[in-house]
Order: sequence, then structure tokens, then C-alpha cells
Amino acid sequence: MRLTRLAVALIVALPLVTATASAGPFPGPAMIALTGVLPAVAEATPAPGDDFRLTAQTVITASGDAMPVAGQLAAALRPATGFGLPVVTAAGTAAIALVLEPGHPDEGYRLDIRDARVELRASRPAGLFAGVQTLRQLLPPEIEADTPQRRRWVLPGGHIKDHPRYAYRGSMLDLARHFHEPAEVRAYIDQISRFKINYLHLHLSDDQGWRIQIDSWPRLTEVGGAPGTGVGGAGGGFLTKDDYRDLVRYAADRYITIVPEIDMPGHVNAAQVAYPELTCDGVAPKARTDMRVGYSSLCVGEEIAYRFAEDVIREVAEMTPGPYLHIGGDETFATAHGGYLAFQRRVLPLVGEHGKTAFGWHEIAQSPAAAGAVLQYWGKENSHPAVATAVAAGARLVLSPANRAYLDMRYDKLTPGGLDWAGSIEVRKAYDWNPGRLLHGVPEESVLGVEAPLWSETLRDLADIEFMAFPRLVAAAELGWSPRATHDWESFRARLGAYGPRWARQGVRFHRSPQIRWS
Ligand code: NGO
Repeated sequence: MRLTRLAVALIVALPLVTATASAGPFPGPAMIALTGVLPAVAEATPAPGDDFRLTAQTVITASGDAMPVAGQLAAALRPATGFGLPVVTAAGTAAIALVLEPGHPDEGYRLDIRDARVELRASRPAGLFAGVQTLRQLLPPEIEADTPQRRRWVLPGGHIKDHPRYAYRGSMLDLARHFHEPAEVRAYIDQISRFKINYLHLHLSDDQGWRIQIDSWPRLTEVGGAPGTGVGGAGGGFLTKDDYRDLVRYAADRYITIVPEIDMPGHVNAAQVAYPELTCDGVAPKARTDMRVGYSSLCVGEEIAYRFAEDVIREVAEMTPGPYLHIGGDETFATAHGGYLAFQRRVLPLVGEHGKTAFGWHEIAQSPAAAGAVLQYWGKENSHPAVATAVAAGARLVLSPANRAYLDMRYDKLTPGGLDWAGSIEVRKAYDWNPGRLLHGVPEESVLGVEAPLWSETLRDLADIEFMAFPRLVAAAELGWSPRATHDWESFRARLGAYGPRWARQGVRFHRSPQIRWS
């Protein structure tokens, strides 16, 4: 479905807020424009005057598999409106109707707002959920309040048809460098799901720590998840299998799939501290909580490396319903090239044997076994022959160019925390690139999507996560969701500026980028 010229013109030209004809006792200074949504919608046709007013009489209608999403919508709108918003199976007017029916693109939806009734239609609950996120943004920012607000609640009249550009729209949290508690991960899931992100990659092991329970190798977490295993000797901790399963479920309720990563054959110092038999000389290395990379390697010539890899892959695959399992593969400067290839030749197929599609940092492209895998490109260059070759052989690509998509890079020289090896990344730099055209020799059809990783060397708590992720995560979300024809910095910047009060209401500690005029 292509965006018409007219729709693009409307999206770019329309103001984000329009004055309401304020009637009745409640204040209603401004109404959101149909096109004010983040990420940009594919097609919007405003129908001024056909606005829907949410009142104490409004009901939400749904049935069958649409019920849970209807419940989520009601729960999102009740606190600030103070309305009952019952979810019922049928009603004539004054309703927001959620309808599941065939014929809509995957994860796409159609939203029709008329003065008497709102209809949200999709083929799958995931599409309804995406539409609900749009609908929430079409109400004024006060909708984010957790207590009833005295004001009019008006949805702008018109029609939206929307669907994602890419199937994979992700972010990553690094639980290894600093452990993030499940509650923090859930808070991040809540935030990213607003922007139609549908994958969360969890980096669960690294040189400093090991953050996921593995029953067949219990010392991984006993030792590698102990207090003091964060960077600089901070924190520590790990996810039990129950914690992990709870996170998987929590994410799934928000139509987000978890992609677990166990980084191998490098980035394994914590595993080797716990199990010295994973080194070539059998001697335990020193525990390390500095920020250096590339110094550790499994002993890839020994059988035990493969027993370890298979046990871990099996146990992680067993508790992961999603299709992907990430095996890292980056920065193996301590692994000989031949050993790296030998390792990948055996380990990449293991992921498939345990029912998952292998995912790896783009270094795995060196291995012919990567042809069926997903490669995550994290380089800074616009050309990478080995990646292009692997893609030609069938690999698919998720783009996380470090100089654009890494959320741990600082915004500018004044950013407290963050790294800068890939440069400073202000919002415009995070936004102004095209995933379909980033790498020479890689056709758009091979691009599975976009992911914005947030490494945690310098990040300790949720406040740090929020500050680095927002607003840049939204740039990645728009690159992943919105049709290229909508790409427009001035439009994005205005929509982002208008979103600021929503984050403020929710207590999200976002970076007030000087590139944005925050309302
Ligand atoms: C690199 C490195 C990570 C660092 C990160 C910091 C990849 C794929 N490996 O990205 O170990 O944490 O940079 O920005």
C-alpha cells in the first residue's frame, strides 16, 4: 500500500494542534491533529468537524480476541477521564468499536473517527494494539494523568490507514554491564510499546556478568550474577527462569517479542570465572568489571565449548516462545579466525536444532552458516562486503548502525554518561537516515528492520535508561514503522515537541534536546 502524494502533503503541512470549537463547561484549548502521531501514520484523511467526543456515556465494544486489547484501551483512558468506559459486546452509538476482520496488512489497522462513533479495525490483535497507541496519542496530553482531569476529551474526525514498513522494530537493553531489575525492564517495555516497537532484545551475558539462570551450569549466575558484577563493581543480579518467563509474558501482552542474547565465543569472561574449564589453560581468569572489550574467548578447539553452547542455547530456547535466539559473535579479537569459523559452523545450526532462527552481530557474516540467520549490523560504514555477501546468500538484516541507532552514544559533549566511540548522536542524526538504503549492495527486501540498542556500561538505573532512550528511540521507531514517503525532519521534530508533555506527565526523564521545540 503506497502513500498518496496528497496524504504525504497533508501529513507534512498540517499543524499538529488545531483549535477546538470549545463548547460546554470544560476547557479544551487545543485538539491534536490526526497527523500528529509518533511514529507517523501511513495515510491520514482528516474530516474536520466530524470529531468524536469521549464522555461518561462512551462504551468500548469488542468480542473474542479483541477483548484483551479493548480492556487495555479502557484501562489506559479511565484514570484521566474518570469515565467508566465499560467494555461490552455491542452498542449502537457513543462507542469506540474494536473489530477483528480479515483484509488488513499484518500489524496494520484502520481507524475511522466520526462524531457518533469510532471504529478501529485490524486482522490481528497486534494491529488493534497498534491502533490503540495511535488513538491514545490523538487525545490531549492530559490523558496521561493518573487522576481525573476536568476537560473535554475529543478525538479529531477523520480516517487513518496504517501499517509497518518493517516487520522488526526493536530496542535492546544490556543487563550484563549493569543489571536492570525486572520492574525497570517492564517500565521500558511500557514506554517502547507506545511507539509500535515489537521486539525487545536482552543482552544477558558479557565479560562482567551473567544474568540468566541456566540449570545445567548453575555457577554462571551464582558467580556471574553475584553482587558487585556490574561495571565498576556496582550492583549485580540476574533473572531467574521465572523472572524471564514473566518478562516474556509481560512483553507479549504488549505485542513485544523478547529476543534473548547469549554472547559467544567472545564476551565470556564472567562464564570463565564461574567455570575455568571453559578457558584453554583451565585457569580461572580474574573477574573484570572494567569497560574493555574483545579480550575473552571460549576455547573453541575443546568439546566443552560446544557442550556449554548447546546447554545454554537449549535452556534459553525452551523458555523463549519468540522465533529468534541471538548468539552474539561480536568483537572476538581473542579468537583465531579459523577457530571463529569452526565455532560458528557448529553453533549457528544448533540454534535451528532447538527451534529458533539464529540472530547474531554482523561479524557472523564471515561464516557460510550465517546464510539462514539474521545479521545485526552495528558498523558505522555504508558498505560491508561480507554482510552483502551473506545477504545475497539469504541472510536478513537488522540495522543498528552505531553512529545512528546506538542509544548509549552521548547526545553531545555535555551529556552526563554515555559513550562516544561512534560519535555524538543528537535527535536529528538518529532520525535522518534510511534503513532501506544504508548498506551498499543490500536490497531493501533483505532488511528485516531496525533496532536501537542501549548498552549499559554507563547506565545504572531507569532514569539513565529513559534519558538516553528518549527521544531517540522514537526516531528508530519511526524509521522502522513509517513509510519512507512520510520521512520529514520538520514534521518529526514538531510531533516530538508536542509529545514532551506526555512524557512529563508520566514522569519519564527524557532528554530535552535543543533541536526540538518542546511544548
Ligand atoms: C559494541 C560492543 C559492545 C559495547 C558497545 C558499546 C557491539 C555489538 N559490541 O557493540 O560490547 O557495549 O559497543 O557501545
